[in-house]
Amino acid sequence: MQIRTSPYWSTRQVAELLGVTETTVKRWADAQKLPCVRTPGGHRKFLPHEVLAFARAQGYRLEAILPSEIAPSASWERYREWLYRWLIDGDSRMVGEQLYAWIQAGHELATLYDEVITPVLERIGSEWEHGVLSVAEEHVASNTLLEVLHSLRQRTFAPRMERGRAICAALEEEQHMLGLVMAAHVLESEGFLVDFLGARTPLSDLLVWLQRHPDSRLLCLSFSMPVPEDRLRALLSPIRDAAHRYGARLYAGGRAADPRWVEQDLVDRVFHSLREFRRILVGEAV
Ligand code: B12
Repeated sequence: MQIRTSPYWSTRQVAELLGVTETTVKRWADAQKLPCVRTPGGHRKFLPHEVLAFARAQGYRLEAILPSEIAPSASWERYREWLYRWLIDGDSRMVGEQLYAWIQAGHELATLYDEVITPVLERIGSEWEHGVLSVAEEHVASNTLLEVLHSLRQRTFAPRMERGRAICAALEEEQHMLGLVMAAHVLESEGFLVDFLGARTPLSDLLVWLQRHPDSRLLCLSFSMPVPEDRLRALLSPIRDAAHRYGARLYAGGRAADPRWVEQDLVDRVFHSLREFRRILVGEAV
């Protein structure tokens, strides 16, 4: 059976977290400083993300107030467990607050994505495959994550173009784009301007886009679904030729991207980790 988090915290829980009396919490709530809802019996209930936002505004260090298992110093294992539950519950606010708190606490974006988000997605995919999670639960989880990643981007990165333009796309039949969104965030955080074409981009459109933006320095493709070899060659050969004509490098990533594509001269590099991607972006004069 799946364990679910209660969406609300009680007055007592909030008081314990913030180290104040229940009377103080009630006073804040009644003065509308701290948002709450009332149960039919009149009890005040608090949404965790609203408590965290209030606490941050009051100058509390989240490290000091969060339950130890979700504080920024907790283990990756704990993070994954909480993220999994919030995603299945569709609690985008809590996922967003927590990711933001981890970033504020100094965790590297690429590490968070590799160590927390990707393993949780793998778990969700495997539980869906084995019938533990329904299609609906998998959809709620992936849509919740997509929403949070989009808002995190607006909250975290200022657009810059120090390193030049990078195009991010998934081709034709590929509907998965969470890995691509995360790769785009790493690019933006390293100073690239990202043109995000998203999932199911037709080959011809990608080629036209590249032609219109000959200043592009990187072309990044994501593959979650295996592509038959002849189809893959028909897709990647013209993209590689066009990219190289404009002096752009062609990178591929995602669980279905095969390192042998480099030997087969289909792409310049294949990545299965965003930390590795970042290391290359930082080190290479791409
Ligand atoms: C969410 C999800 C969906 C969502 C996608 C929502 C969205 N907008 O993205 C929806 C519901 C649409 C979906 C649909 C389907 N899905 Co799905 N899905 C997933 C799930 C759970 C997560 C996908 C994901 O984002 N993975 C995580 C990414 C972030 O990890 P990654 O690919 O390893 O990438 C890492 C790095 O390589 C890097 N990276 C990724 N891309 C790039 C690119 C560059 C340039 C760089 C540098 C780095 C990089 O980032 C990651 C960081 O660590 C996976 C499970 C899984 N294990 O991945 C199944 C999974 C991929 N899906 C699967 C299937 C079967 C399907 C469907 C066919 C189901 C169906 N019957 O309809 C469809 C069709 C999809 C299609 N034609 O494309 C299977 C694929 C099996 C296979 N044959 O390989 C999986 C593995 C589930 C499973 N265990 O069976 N899916």
